Amino acid sequence: MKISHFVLSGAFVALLAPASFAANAKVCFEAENPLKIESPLKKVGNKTDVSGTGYLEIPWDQNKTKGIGSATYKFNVKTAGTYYVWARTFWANGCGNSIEAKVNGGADKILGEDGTYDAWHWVGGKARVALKAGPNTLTLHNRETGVRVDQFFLCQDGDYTPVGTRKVTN
Ligand SMILES: [Ca+2]
Repeated sequence: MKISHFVLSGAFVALLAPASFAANAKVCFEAENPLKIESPLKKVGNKTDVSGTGYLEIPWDQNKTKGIGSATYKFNVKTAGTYYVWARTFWANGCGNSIEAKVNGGADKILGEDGTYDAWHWVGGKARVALKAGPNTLTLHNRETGVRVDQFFLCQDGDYTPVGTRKVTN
């Protein structure tokens, strides 16, 4: 009797498990709305192919200002946990195809280094960061010039890929 009870309990737990593991809390905010911004980073008003009121740009300058300036964002999170970081980006040319973001003062995360130019597309899904319930901070650094960012998106499911523009949660 004891063994069959154990087997049944195990089966019950196995049935419940997929629902709890499928949890995928999502956080999204616009890149053109930083709390603080330093030159050469700038906000660009534009409603073509982007979400919100525009995007954040580090204008192409042959990477003369590389390493200079940042943008800081504050965003709210309901569910604390580990999240994958994504950004909806546009690379102006082959000399700038990455961004660097730091979340809650943690390690710098590099997003991009891909080969999609002249088109809005999502990069990320590899770097993970710890988010807490309540206000969190993301700082975007000038790693390369000639880049644009429309939105930032964070989610808990590593198999999830954002498509198009995302509904903002902040
Ligand atoms: Ca935007």
